[in-house]
Amino acid sequence: MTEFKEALNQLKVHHEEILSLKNEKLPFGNGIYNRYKNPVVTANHVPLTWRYDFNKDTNPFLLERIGVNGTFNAGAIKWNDKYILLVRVEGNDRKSFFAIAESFNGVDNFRFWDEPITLPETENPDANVYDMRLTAHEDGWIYGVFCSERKDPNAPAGDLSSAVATAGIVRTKDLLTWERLPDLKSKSQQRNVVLHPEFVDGKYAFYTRPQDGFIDTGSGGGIGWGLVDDMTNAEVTDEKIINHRYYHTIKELKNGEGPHPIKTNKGWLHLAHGVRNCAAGLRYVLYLYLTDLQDPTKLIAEPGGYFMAPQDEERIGDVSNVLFSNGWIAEDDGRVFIYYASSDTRMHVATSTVDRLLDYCINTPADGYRSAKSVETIKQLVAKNKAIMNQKSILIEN
Ligand code: M1P
Repeated sequence: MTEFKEALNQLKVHHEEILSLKNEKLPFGNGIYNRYKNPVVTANHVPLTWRYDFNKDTNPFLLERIGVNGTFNAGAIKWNDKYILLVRVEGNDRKSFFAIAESFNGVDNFRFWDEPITLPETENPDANVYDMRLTAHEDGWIYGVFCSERKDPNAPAGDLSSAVATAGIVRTKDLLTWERLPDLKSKSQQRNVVLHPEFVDGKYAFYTRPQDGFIDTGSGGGIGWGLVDDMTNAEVTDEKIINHRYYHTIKELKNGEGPHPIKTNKGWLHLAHGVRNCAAGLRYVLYLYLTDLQDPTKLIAEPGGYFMAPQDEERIGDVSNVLFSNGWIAEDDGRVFIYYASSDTRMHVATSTVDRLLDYCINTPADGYRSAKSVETIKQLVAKNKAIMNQKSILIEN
């Protein structure tokens, strides 16, 4: 075998080892969910054919020609019995694009489809596209709502950073061909826009995240909600904040809806991210909340604090100290696969059940907004436990 052929062979063997690595559920969770040992999709999972030129004449040193910086913030859907992740792949050139990776069991062996998705553009081409949320809507289409970023046309000369974020919309019936619809129109910039899976009052409903600027949510207030008549000309004219930000909480600075909520018998179960600022920079964590089945804008329960926060190696990456989720899959048997990205670098999975998540949501104490309230809540739990322990010792003595 020639040196080139041998090197290519080794590359392929190593890649297959990465793809076929078995994952393990980690024991000793908190009862609410279990993490898994390995990330489920990393830059190393990206097909070699996207990165290497296999031709000896044009690539005699077998160099990687197109580098991948990260694979993260994936939308998720169960499709033809497979767990599908619609991954945000970011190249070394900082451009993100979408690509589908699928697995039979949802926890390992994710393999990318042959080619990345060709996303149709509007008349005003996107500079960057990312963080697609997938919604199989009751109208029969699968919609993908994502962030479309373009250079701010009003930026002063020399300002090469100012950008404008809007919600791009595509739809498909087969995950292969995508129809681009006009971007969502609204009063402000938008990121983290998500389509609700059902009609509400005969209209399409969007979770929004109004923001003052590209990064700054400022007066945005939190996660919004708006109704739209027509997806082929979607315009949110009236936005109501349904999940607010608060001082000295995990979502003091900003928050955003994750994937679309799961319909349960106790309400719509939501996964979102909350952001606070600290000396180390922005810290992104995940939290849950529950809204009313009949009126999805009405908050029923919201546990205080975070549901998941970056831990161990999750804390380090391209943008460190970030957990972000825009994809989860609820199975008919009640299991939930929560797909989350760490530090804008890689994808992970955690598993739970609808029953456990509802119990967590409904029975975890709400944020009291003051240290004294937190102590009071702990003391109430201690008193309850002491009563139980006393009862038990009485029973044993008798
Ligand atoms: O870098 C962390 C996240 O920052 C943005 O989220 P948000 O709009 O809530 O601040 C997004 O760019 C997201 O992709 C990224 O993971």
